[in-house]
Amino acid sequence: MNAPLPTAQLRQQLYREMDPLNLTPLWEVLHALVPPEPATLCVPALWSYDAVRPFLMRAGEAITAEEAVRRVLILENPALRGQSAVTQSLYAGLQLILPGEVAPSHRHTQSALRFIVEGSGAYTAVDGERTTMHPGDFIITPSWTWHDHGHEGDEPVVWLDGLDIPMVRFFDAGFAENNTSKSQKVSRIEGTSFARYGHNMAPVRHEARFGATSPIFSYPYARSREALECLERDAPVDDWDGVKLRYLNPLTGGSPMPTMATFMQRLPAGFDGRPWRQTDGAVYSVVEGNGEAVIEGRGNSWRFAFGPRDHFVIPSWHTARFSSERGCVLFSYSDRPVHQALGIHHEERSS
Ligand code: GTQ
Repeated sequence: MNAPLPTAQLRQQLYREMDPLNLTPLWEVLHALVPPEPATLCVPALWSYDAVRPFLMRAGEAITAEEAVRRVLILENPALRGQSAVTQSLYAGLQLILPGEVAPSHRHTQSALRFIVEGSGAYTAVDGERTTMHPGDFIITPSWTWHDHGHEGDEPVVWLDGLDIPMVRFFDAGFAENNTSKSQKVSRIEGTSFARYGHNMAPVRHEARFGATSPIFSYPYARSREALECLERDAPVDDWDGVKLRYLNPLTGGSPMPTMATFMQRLPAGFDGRPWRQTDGAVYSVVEGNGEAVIEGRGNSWRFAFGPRDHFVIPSWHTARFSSERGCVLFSYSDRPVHQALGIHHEERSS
């Protein structure tokens, strides 16, 4: 009789011999699979606009919008290089369009948001309606709607693209199609969607043409800024968020897109915020003013001094706090609606 194998050897032999059958033992990975708390690979990162802008302009010389289809520099999380992802679930990029250019019409199941960073006069067309871009506007491209971008103005226009590309890739649910015409035909005058849905009113009879997505294509900055200013003046300021509003789908009261929530917040002058953390990783675009974000997670800490047009990402379950000496305005987006739909959203506010 052979002596029984020592345990370690017994296990190694088991693993080795079942490996060709694509079998692997749970007990070796259980702790990492079901961690005691979120342990994201993502790291916080800041893209200073001063550093990024020259490369965007060089991209403008290196390729046309038409040839590129979308002339975008992707903001990649430093810990996820090569994956076109700013968090595990979200994509971020800065898109440039120059006067006279057209980014040709296509559609895809991925939802997109545009947050205008620099310049005016470009438009995005969705479903036959054009929307002119101004800095600070938040514009939506609903899933599976034809969209093209164009520019009849006279200065470079840059916007932040926020898409759910990694999420749709995770579900292997992506479809895309090119249009036969470069620019889709205009079939509705500009402002129609806003007139129908943008005034706390809605048509008496309407169909939800964009499914779970807001029928408002553009949420103009003038309106969001006015709301924040009024609240900063006349309402209590939150110790963690300053004055923060979420954008709405007026037909549901939920987020403007099923996969992404969007926010605009103002930190008043002298704001010294308390720390919080939440499971939805978020991407920020600085609209106005300066401030500082201190972020801690997984044993490291980061301190980002930010100014207008800078972008940064706060990953899941990283503790963050904001401060601003002279006040600032921040736009942000995250995958919160999905966390909420799954019942796994967690948030913690510390004193
Ligand atoms: O404008 O349609 O940044 O399809 C990435 C993929 C922008 C767009 C991106 C896209 C678009």
